[in-house]
Amino acid sequence: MKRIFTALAAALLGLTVSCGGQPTNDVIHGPEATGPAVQIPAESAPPGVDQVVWEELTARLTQELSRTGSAAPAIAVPQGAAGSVTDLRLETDGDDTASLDWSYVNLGDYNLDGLVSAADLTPVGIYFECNTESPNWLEASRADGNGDGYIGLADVTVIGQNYQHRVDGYRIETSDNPGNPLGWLPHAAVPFTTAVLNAEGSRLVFSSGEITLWEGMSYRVAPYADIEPQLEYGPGSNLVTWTGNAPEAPLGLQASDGEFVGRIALSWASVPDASYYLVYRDQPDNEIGLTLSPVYEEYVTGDYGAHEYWVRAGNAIGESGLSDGDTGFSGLAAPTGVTATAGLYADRVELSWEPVDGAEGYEVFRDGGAAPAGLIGDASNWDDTEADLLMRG
Ligand SMILES: [Ca+2]
Ligand SMILES: [Ca+2]
Repeated sequence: MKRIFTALAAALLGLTVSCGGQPTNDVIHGPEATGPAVQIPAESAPPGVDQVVWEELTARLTQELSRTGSAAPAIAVPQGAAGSVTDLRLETDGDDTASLDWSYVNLGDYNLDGLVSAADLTPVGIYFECNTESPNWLEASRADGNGDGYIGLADVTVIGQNYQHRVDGYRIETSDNPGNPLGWLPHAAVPFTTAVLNAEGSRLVFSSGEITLWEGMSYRVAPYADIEPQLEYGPGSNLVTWTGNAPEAPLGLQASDGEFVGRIALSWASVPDASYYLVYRDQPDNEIGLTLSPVYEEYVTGDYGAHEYWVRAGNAIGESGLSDGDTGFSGLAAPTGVTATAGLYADRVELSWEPVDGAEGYEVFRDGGAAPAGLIGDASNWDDTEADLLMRG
C-alpha cells in the first residue's frame, strides 16, 4: 500500500521513482568536501527519490557507519577488488603508439564523482528496486554495488563499507618484468577529470590518449588519491603487454640476371620492424635461407637456369606475407685458353678454347668488332676463313 501511494505521488509530481527509467540529472562532478560521516541528511529527498525510500536509505547508511565507530572514516584510495581495474586494454594503431583504455572502479561510488559518500545514496534511491529485467538496467546497474542484479538496501551497505574511498586519477605504470612487484615504474598520470560517461550511462571510462610504447614492456594502471602530504596508490589492474607489430611484406625484390658468375644475388628494400628475412626459391613454400639484412646470395655453380625468388620479413611477433616474386639466373664465365693459329694454314685461322660450363653457344668477335663475326653452337673451335679473330663466350 505504501509503495502504491509512493508511485502515485511520484507520477503526480512528474518525478522518476523506483524503476521509472527516466534519465536523471545525476551528472559527474568533482568530489565534494567531506564532512563528518555520520551526518546523513534525511529531511528532504533529492529530486527523483521518494521521501520514504530516502529515509530508509539514510537510516541504513547511518546504521552501517555507526558499526565502525563514531569517527568518520578517513579519505583513502580503494584497495583490493573495491579499486582494481579489470578491463585495461591496449588499442594500437599499427605503429609504436597506442592508447590504454579502462573503466573506473571505486566500489560504492554510484554517482561517479570519484568519492564514496552519502551522495551515492541518490542513485540507489532513483533506481530503487530496479533489477536486470528493468528496461533501464544498464543505467541502473551503476548502483548495484553488491552485484546481485537488484538495487536495494544491500547496495547501501556497500557505500558504508567503502565510505570515503576516493580516486583522484590513475597512474599508468610500466615494467619489463611484471612478475616483480617492485619492478613497476610510473609512466603517465591520467586525472579523474578526464573520464567520460559511457553511452549506456553505466560507467566511467578513461583513456590514456596516444602514448608511446616500448616493445616487450607491460603496462597497468593503479588508482591514486591525493591525500596530504602524499599520493596514496591503490591496486594494480590487469596488465597488458605491448608486443609490437609483425613486419610488412618486403618490396622491390631484385634477383640478378646474369651479372654474376656462379651465383644469383638478391636484394630488396629494408622493412621497418624486421629482424630477419626468409628467402624462398622456385616454390613459395620452398625456404632456402635466412638473412638478417635485406640481401642474399645463392651460389648456383653449374646451374645456369632461371629461378624465381620470394622473400618475407619476420620478427618476434610474426612474419609478413610473401613479397612479389622475381626471376634471376647466373652468368657464364668468360672463355679461357683461346688459341689461334698464326700462318699455319694459308686459307684460314683455326681457333680453339676451353669449353665454358653451361654455355650453349659462343659468339666470336674479330678485331674488337661490336658485332659477332660468327655464331656457333656448343663447340670449342672455329675456323675463321676471313681474318684475325677475337672471341667471347
Ligand atoms: Ca560518489
Ligand atoms: Ca544490489
